[in-house]
Amino acid sequence: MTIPEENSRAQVLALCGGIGGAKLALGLYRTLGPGHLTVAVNTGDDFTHLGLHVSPDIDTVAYTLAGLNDTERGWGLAGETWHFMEALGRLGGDTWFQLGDHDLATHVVRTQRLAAGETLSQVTAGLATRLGLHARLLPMSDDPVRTLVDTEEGRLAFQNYFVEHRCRPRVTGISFAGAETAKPQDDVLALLADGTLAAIVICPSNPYLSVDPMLAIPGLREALKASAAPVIAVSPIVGGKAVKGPTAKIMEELGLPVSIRAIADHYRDLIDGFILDDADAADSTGLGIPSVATRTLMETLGDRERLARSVLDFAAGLRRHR
Ligand code: FO1
Repeated sequence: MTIPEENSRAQVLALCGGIGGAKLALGLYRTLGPGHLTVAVNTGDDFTHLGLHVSPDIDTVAYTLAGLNDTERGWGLAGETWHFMEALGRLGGDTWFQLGDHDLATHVVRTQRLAAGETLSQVTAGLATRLGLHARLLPMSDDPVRTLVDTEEGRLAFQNYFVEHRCRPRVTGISFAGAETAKPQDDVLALLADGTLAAIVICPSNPYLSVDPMLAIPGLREALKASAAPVIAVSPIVGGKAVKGPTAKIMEELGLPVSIRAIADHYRDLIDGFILDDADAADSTGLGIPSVATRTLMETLGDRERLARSVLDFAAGLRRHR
């Protein structure tokens, strides 16, 4: 889908976690052009570290869309230096979570502005403007929601599970502290109710760790369902494996089959269409949801753009048949 010329206000909303989701967000941004993409980002991974408010997924998406991200690591800034961490280590400070010298500035500014009374939405919009983005970047909520991972070694805050313990402990459950009293971000709700919304894309982020925190916020799931725009999910499972990160490991530990069917089931009540990888095409018969098989691996910029075009074309077709 290219945005129809007569509808210069048409918008696409992407729901996104960190690294994997940000790749598709970049493809959508480049395909749609300036002014047409809004990304609602998971903030369940946010935490206060060394006195600083860190919003890893917001920063990953912002740096990726701005072309400033480190493509090897997937998080943080390209060309980063680590003098602060080295000095911190010499003083016996906490070094399990790496904050690069340049990235540090983002956390300092965010922390300062939040302390001065700005909302996370305002701070994030400021970051997007400073990075020269022509996409709207919205936190899923301005209220704190924190992902907690129950493991056989006890309950861990998300970053302790993910970074400090390298996703090693066996997961027994996942919860989202604060979600029950959090409100969806205002502009996300407004966009979902807006007739200019052409598609809602659930990026191939971890459904359990990165998308569920959003769906746990009262009202957001309902607003997604009520939106006139088709909701398309892109599978994070390719050939029965996760492309990156702990998605497959967590599915096994939670007793789920590592399959596109389990992902489709997870989103079943919410989505109008499902995109899966060619490698899983044989498993897609009888899925019960309109689906398209394509290459979903996003190794190159061309891959990101091609997948974005497939998603948008699929959405346009579904819209015509609604
Ligand atoms: N991930 C790591 O594996 N190790 C780190 O030390 C680390 C630091 C870090 C700093 C800033 C930031 O924005 C992200 C960072 N990440 C790090 C990534 C982050 O933990 C994950 O990408 C997400 O929270 C999961 O989506």
